Amino acid sequence: MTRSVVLLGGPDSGKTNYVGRVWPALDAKKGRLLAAHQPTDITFVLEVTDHLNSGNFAPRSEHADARRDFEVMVAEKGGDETSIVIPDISGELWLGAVKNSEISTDWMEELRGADGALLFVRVGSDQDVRPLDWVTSRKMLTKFGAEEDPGLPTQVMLCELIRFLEVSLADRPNGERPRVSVVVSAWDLVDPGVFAEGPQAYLEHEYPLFAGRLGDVDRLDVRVFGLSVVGGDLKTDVECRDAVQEGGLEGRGWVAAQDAAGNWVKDEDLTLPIAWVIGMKI
Ligand SMILES: Nc1nc2c(ncn2[C@@H]2O[C@H](COP(=O)(O)OP(=O)(O)OP(=O)(O)O)[C@@H](O)[C@H]2O)c(=O)[nH]1
Ligand SMILES: [Mg+2]
Repeated sequence: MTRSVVLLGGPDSGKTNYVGRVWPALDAKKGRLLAAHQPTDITFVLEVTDHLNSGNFAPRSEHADARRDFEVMVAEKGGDETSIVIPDISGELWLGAVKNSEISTDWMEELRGADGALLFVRVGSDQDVRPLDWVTSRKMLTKFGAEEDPGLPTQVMLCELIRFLEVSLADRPNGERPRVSVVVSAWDLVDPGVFAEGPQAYLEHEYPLFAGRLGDVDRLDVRVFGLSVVGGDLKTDVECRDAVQEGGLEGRGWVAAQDAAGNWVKDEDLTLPIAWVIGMKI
């Protein structure tokens, strides 16, 4: 059986680096999902993994690699094998689809065939477009004839991506609603207070329109996670960088998830947002 899990998100939202980190996590076979066989062609994934191993984040996807698929046979611990396909599509393409208010038939097909999705939004991205009040700021720009278009606000784009998922994802084989993991990446950048409040509260604060939208989606089963691919910021955290260069990726990186008591805790299993989407109980 082949299932596919689509990664969506704007430019610079952390999709590619997650793919490059989740492969060694699957291969290490310590998480909820594990690699059952060596995939055949994962050159692009290994390139990203190499960047991380050398202590650098992989660069953003070029237009030429607008879409690359990572296909791997996985198994739940002691469970059936499933083949999953994870297409990594550049954020520019998702943004373009939203701006033109239409998604190409190819992608619609992709989403229709998907079992679920991971929607990425990143802390501290310079690609984030966040006017305080975007309606007002648009009006002001027209009035003053500003030449520079601030671009589509990130939270408007995120709302549209949710709409795409609502109209395209099919119900799960057991009749349950399709699952979507909202992944707040670079969660290592937030201070302990924000971490404790959790990524859901962060979205409510930073992207209220989007958080509100998530609150009233009936068709999808949504869960929010925080993500750090190596447990720190390789650009600014020298200690983290040294540790990765010396000791590799194993044991580095985590997913922030809410435990049964409602506390946000770090879970070392980087496969968690995918495992949940394909139906595992977490
Ligand atoms: N601190 C921190 N930064 C991260 C993390 N993951 C990604 N980043 C930063 O986010 C940037 C963008 O990540 P990408 O994985 O290239 O994002 P993308 O969604 O693939 O972007 P496009 O290819 O443009 O769609 C990286 O260059 C890093 O600077 C993380 O876990 N922690
Ligand atoms: Mg990318």
